[in-house]
Amino acid sequence: MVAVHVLNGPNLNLLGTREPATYGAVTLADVEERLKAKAAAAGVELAFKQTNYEGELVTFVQQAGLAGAGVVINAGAYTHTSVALRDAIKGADALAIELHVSNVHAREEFRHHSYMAPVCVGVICGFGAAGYEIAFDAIVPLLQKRATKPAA
Ligand code: CA2
Repeated sequence: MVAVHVLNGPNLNLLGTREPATYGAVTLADVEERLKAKAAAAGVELAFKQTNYEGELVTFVQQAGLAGAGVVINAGAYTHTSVALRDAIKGADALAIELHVSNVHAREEFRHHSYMAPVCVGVICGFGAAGYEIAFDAIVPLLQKRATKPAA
């Protein structure tokens, strides 16, 4: 069975409770419920996690990648600072999509750079909380394709 791990970094536990003009009114618990329903309908195993600690996020990425699960990662501010996260995605050979609720390119300059983007299959940003569902829909066929590919 294909598995997707949705990993959330620092401050995303506040989603939907503060700064609604930037991040909207949907909470992380709402997002998890929506994805659980989509995963059940698609027959996909889902893990949904949040941490405020960089090292724990690195561990989550390693666990997902080494288990062959796809990764949807909103690393929050660590996106713009963490070489360790990039190394974890690459080192665990994780098929990963980088996700942001806000359009980081329409915001401050320091949010325009991502250490992770070059080691991800793609980046989704600016679609609000719906971006999580867009990322889920994008990653499942990639994982299914990889699962049916004969070994080289
Ligand atoms: O747009 C995104 O999803 C971000 O990853 C959110 C991060 C930010 O550092 C990134 O540049 C873009 C911030 C985490 C969310 O922080 C919140 C703070 C208050 C209320 C809601 C969320």
